[in-house]
Amino acid sequence: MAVDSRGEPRIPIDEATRVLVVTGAGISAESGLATFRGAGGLWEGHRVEDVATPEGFAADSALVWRFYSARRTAALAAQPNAAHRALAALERRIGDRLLVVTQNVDGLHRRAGCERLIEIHGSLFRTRCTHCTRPPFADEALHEAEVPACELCAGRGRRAYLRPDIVWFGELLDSDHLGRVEAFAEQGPGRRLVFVAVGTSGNVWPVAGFVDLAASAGGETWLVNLDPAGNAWRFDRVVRGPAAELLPGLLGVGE
Ligand code: BV8
Repeated sequence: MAVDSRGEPRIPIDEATRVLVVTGAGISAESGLATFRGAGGLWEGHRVEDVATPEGFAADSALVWRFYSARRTAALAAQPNAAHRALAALERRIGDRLLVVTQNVDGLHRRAGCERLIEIHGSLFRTRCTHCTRPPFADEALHEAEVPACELCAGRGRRAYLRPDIVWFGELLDSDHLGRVEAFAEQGPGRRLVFVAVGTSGNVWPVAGFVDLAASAGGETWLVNLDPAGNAWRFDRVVRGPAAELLPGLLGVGE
């Protein structure tokens, strides 16, 4: 394994290397946000089926809006940590040779300054209409008392609910996002690729399969995770520990 002058592991990134990063809930754990698995399969006290599926929203939209409003509050109160900042520093160093794909909806990568970013499961801070084609819009409001209705639909005499602009279980990911990830991974021979997964249990598809996409494109694959992830065996290198502590050194952007 590549190490730096202190013998610490270092991900080899030279002037020709492209870096594809996937992050999960674990990268925000040191910012104080709950991970998905850490709650033992319950999510802030709720079953996933009740709060992160279209069926759950149809059954009790008010409960789902209370759940997401609580997560908006928690995410706004949280601060990006050294792992988020390390990726933003890497972007300043290698520019468009970096692409960060996050499963997180907490907005912390964006607040850390990351722009080469795909929020592949959506964002807590965008809302969209369940009915009309208005584009998703920025929304930090807390909808705890009642389910918000679309005012554009109301203007046309239609009652339609607004929903978080988030990809729930059972919903398709944006095909443009998937296309961008594939295009970045497969930029052809001679352009070295490193794939780094940070703070993810590798349970949620199709993002859990991105390591295979990178490996089949000849990439060297790294997992940086606190616990052994379900798909750890798919990686060339596994570095165990807290991301905020490890990532700055691993990426050579030590704080
Ligand atoms: C889809 C938005 C077509 C909600 C989320 C193939 C096989 C099996 C199942 C499927 C499959 N294809 C599709 C499915 C179904 C499903 C799925 O994957 N189910 C799983 C659970 C089996 N996938 C879908 O439905 C996707 N849609 O594919 O459509 C389809 C549909 C149905 C059937 C076939 C095809 C849509 C998935 C998107 C769901 N939405 N988020 C919201 O956030 O409110 S996913 C949600 O889970 C979050 O985004 C969260 O990020 C993610 C959980 O994963 P992780 O991020 O990895 O978090 P987790 O807590 O699990 O792990 C954290 C890790 O961090 C741990 O390992 C821990 O050790 C580590 N850690 C903790 N602290 C630290 C740390 N590491 C470093 N430092 C630390 N300090």
